Parts: sequence; C-alpha cells; structure tokens
Amino acid sequence: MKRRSFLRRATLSTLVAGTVAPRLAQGHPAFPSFRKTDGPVILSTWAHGVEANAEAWRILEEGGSVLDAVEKGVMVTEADPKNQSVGIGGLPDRDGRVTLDASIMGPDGNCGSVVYLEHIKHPICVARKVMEDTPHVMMAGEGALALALDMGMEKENLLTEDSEKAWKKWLEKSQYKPIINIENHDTIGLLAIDDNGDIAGACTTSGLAYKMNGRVGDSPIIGSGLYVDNAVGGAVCTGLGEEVIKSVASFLAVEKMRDGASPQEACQIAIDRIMEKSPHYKDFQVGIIALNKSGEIGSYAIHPYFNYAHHTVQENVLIDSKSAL
Ligand code: SD4
Repeated sequence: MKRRSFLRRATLSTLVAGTVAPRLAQGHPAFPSFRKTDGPVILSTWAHGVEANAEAWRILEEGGSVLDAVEKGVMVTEADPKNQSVGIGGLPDRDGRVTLDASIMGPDGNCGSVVYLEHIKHPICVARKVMEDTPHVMMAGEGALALALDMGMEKENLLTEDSEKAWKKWLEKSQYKPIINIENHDTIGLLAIDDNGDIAGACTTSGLAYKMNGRVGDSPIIGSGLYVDNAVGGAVCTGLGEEVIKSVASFLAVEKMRDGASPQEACQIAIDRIMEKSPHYKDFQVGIIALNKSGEIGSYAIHPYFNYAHHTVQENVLIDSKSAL
C-alpha cells in the first residue's frame, strides 16, 4: 500500500473514529482522540527494531493485519543468529539450555504466550497459536514444544557457536548476578497501530543470560512485558524482568493512558514506580515504550542507552530514549 492510500484510509478511519470517540470520551474525559497521525505507526525496542519495523510495515503495506505485522516483524529478530537475546543464538541459561519466552496480544483483546520453550526458533508463532487455537493463554515447556511440533515446526539447535563460546567463558567463573547490565539485553518488543486504528503487540526474548534453569521473565507475562488495549494503546518493557513483574509495568502504563496520560507520561510513571519499589534501581535497567490510540508514542528507561525504532509514513528511525538517570 502506498503512502497515498494510507492517507486515504487514515482519513476514512478518522471519519469512522469520529462516530466512536464521543462514546469513549464520556467515560474518559481526558481520553485522546482516535488518530492524529497519517497512516500506521510501528514502535519497537532497541536497534534491531529498525529491521523488525521494516518487515512489519511491509506486511501492512501488503494488506496484512496488524497482528500479522507484529508477529512477522519480531520474527526477523528471532531468526537473527547474531542477536544473542532473542530466538536462535540467544544466550543460554547456566546449564547451556536456550529457553525462550514470547507473548502476543491483538486488537480483540485476545492474547497468548509461551514460556520456557526450547528448540523452536519462532516462539512468537507458538504464542499466536496458543492465542488462536487453544482454549489457553499461556503454555510452558514440553507442552508448548509439543504444540510447536504439531504446527509443523522443526526442532532446531538454538545454541550457536558464538553463544556456546560465551557460555563456556562465563562458566569459568560462573558468577551469576541477577542484574541486567545496560549492554546485556535486547528483547524485542514491538507495537503497531494500523490505519484503521487497530493496535497489536508482540514481545520475544531468550531472557537473562545464564539465568537459573527454569527462570521466566516478564516478556511472556501479559500486563508485565506486554499489554495492549485496543481502546487505549499498548506498552512493552525490556530489561530486568523481575522488576517489571513487580510493577506490572506495561499494564500500568496502559491504564495511565486510559486515565489521560500521554504515552510519554505513562512511560515515566511506570519507570518511576519500578524505581520507587527497588532501592537497587541503579544496578539494573528497565526500558518501556508505549503507543496510544492517536498514534502518539513515548519511551523512558532507568539508565541511558535504551533506544527504540519508530516507523511512520515518513521514516523508520532509531531514537535514544529519555531516562531517569
Ligand atoms: C527478561 N525482560 O527475561 C527480559 C529480558 C530483556 O532485553 O528484556 N532483555 O527479563
């Protein structure tokens, strides 16, 4: 779909939205109007988000759904063996096992996730399968793997040479600190709004490097690593999952937007909450991005060096996030 047709459809959706907005506005006086921007907006975490955004954009251009866009977008990162925090090539746990977590949430409010999934390069597709074709929301370990195999997915060795080497080096000292350094995490979280104003989100990770076997982070936990409410917006977190979970940070950000906060304000409130709850906030990083129903975005982190990729009709750019420290 070319820019002009995006704009045309955006105009149409603005007209349609005009009939819906007053109903919402009654309950939420400060609630943002449906769309101010022209065309879709895609927002994702870290530098790898640029490529993921490009793929998600391509899917929308070809007429795919917003759910297809977020799924296919993060699959690019999952398939990249050089990325050591997502999918194939992810750093293993302390026992050398690559265990993946992922979640997805669509505009209809439905969601799915997988935790502790091994041997499958695209956990996001399994999360979608859980959402669409099972009566469940979350599946773990062997059961999730069985579902993936049932879908026709191949079992693969996800531990690349580079990641195995890094793990063996780590084993020499085996010093595990449950701290995520700002250089050491790159989960992909991706949010998209299409030109109908529909929002979806996806989040996928190999979690913390050298974690205890069985550890699960925030990324597959709906409300913590990812939350979408199609009436309001969406949010995704990256960083030390344990701290994100304690504040249910993505849900918190979306609820703040529901109450009238801008995405930027909502992100700052969520990070402030995490910092309030932990006296050790200087020792770990959490970053959050948010997108609202108007296509406006926000981002915030505890430490600097968190960045995000922002795709609009005009450009697909990497931007440094604001941070508290
Ligand atoms: C986790 N939040 O498992 C994830 C890790 C992460 O970038 O974000 N890495 O805790």
